[in-house]
Amino acid sequence: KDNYKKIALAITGLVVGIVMAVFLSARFGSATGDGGATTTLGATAAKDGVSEEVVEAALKTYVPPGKLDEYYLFASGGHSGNVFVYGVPSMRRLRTIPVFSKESAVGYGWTEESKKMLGEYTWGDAHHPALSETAGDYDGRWLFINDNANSRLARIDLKTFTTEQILGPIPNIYGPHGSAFITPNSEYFMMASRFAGPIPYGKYAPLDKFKEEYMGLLAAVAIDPKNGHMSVGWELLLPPWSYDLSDAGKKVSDGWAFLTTYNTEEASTLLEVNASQRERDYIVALNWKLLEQAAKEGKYKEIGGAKVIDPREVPGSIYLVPCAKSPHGVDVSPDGKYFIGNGKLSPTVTVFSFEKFMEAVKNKDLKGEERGLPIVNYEHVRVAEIEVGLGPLHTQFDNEGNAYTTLFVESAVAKWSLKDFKVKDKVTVHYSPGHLSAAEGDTVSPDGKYLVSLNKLAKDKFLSVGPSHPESMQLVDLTSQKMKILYDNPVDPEPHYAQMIKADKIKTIEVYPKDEKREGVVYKKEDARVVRSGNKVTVYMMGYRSRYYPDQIEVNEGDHVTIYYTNTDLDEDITHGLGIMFYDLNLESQPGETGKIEFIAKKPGVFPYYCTNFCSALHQEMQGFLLVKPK
Ligand code: CUK
Ligand code: CUA
Repeated sequence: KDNYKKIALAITGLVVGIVMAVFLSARFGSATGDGGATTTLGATAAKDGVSEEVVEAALKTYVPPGKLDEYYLFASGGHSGNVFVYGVPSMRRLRTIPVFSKESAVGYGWTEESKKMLGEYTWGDAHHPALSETAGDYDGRWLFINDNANSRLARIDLKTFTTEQILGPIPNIYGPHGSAFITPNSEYFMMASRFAGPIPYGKYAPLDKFKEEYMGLLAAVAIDPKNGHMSVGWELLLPPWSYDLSDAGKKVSDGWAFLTTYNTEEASTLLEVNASQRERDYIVALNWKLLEQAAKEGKYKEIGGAKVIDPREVPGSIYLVPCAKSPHGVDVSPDGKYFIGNGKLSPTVTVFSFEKFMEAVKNKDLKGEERGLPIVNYEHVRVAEIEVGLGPLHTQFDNEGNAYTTLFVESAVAKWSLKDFKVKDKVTVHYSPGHLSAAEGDTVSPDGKYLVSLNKLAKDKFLSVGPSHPESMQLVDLTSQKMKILYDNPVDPEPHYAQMIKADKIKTIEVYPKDEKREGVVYKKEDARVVRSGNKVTVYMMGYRSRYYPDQIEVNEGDHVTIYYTNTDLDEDITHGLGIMFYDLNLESQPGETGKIEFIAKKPGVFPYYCTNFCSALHQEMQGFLLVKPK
């Protein structure tokens, strides 16, 4: 018996060894083509009870020194207010981009520019990242992300991975959760309200006036194609239902957008008994090109500083499509032919045909209306209702006509086919997935290959860190018929959605370009200076490995001090910070960048300042003194 075991072990070892050799040579060239060595490794792995599958997963996710990841994954950081950037397949965290919250690591929230962007808010709830698109495909220029908490929208420049603009609070919209989508040529980022509320902001209406005074709303934020600048384009009045997720039409359905509702009961509290009574809620289909035209023609009312369109005054702009019980995500297939409602409280995804929908619209094949909005005949536009499992939330796509749907209640991802609408496979994830993100999986040309399941709970999957555990992102392999879990990655609270883009689409800069006209900039130490005018002191400062010019600043108690700080080290990755003791001031200046801080020198005394980013062997010497002479 023992002999038999040994033989079995040896064979497993050999198989694992061969598998490893094949993977190693496929991934990293012939460097490890040494069959002898890998067989030994394989045998060791087998002896330690490591299965072939584990070895395969390890090799598929291991990115050796000198190699780079294939994809960037941009995940929203939820109420941390940040965006987290990962490399796929290694799942290594590459960067945290502060957006709606302060981040001392980079001085975000201390510099004048970032303070101005954050305004009166110190936190945000970053939900749905959306990469800019050209012809329905990610173009790698910008990343947009909405703030569920204070109705804002931010733009991150992907040349620098920094937040460039925050727009908002956007008028009239209470909790713009229902977004995640951008139109195929980044004309608009649209967001729909999670809460109904009286408009404009500040207007009071008691809850027993919910049905009359509270409104739902969709805001179309216009994006300037040249520089990404965001401004409120127009807004659309909607019934006081709660709107969940939305997606833009693509290709054949370009010009349309779809959003889900889950409170057509118009309950003013969303206790289940109120908001989940109906067997069907709606997907709202809207013709945004028609609405854009209406806005141009002046068919709107100015409310709270925005152009608000009443859809009942623009016939043909909105249709209601019944969809099984409190649908959550709605996703448009890569070819634009289908829009898919994810049932949430129903174990189904419902596939609607855009072509049939357009026929129904053209032939006025309607079945009544609600709140003055026409309802499309469900039976005539639905092409399939697929039993995928319990709690379907979101769907993404691959390059072979498959769709992947997260099942929150079942803790699984279901794979189903857009060709025959049959479920092909299921993989268990740990635990309770919300969104999922396949490689370019919501564009017109998904890549397949990888999928990340964004799980709300991790429970027993990592070393315990107390009663609350990290959340988890699981990397799933899509390269074979059966989905396989490759990697478990712990993550801070709390990614809601993520998008995965091919790494070579993003072109970062190495150094901020030289610009003599930039406010406060100095490039030569002779130009570094302190200028006084009355009680206003302006410091033109530069940092260079490893000194500050000037390295002493003398002011009087009560002076208003402005410091422009330029990092003149025009060398990739040489960052110099500036932290000032006891004045709660800190900023980071990346190569070639100029930062600005302002403060009143309220405290007399001596305040050392120093470089916070390790920059050279003389980093510790990069320091100076702020001297505040008492009155
Ligand atoms: S969503 Cu935001 S809370 Cu994007 Cu499925 Cu869940
Ligand atoms: Cu400059 Cu450390």
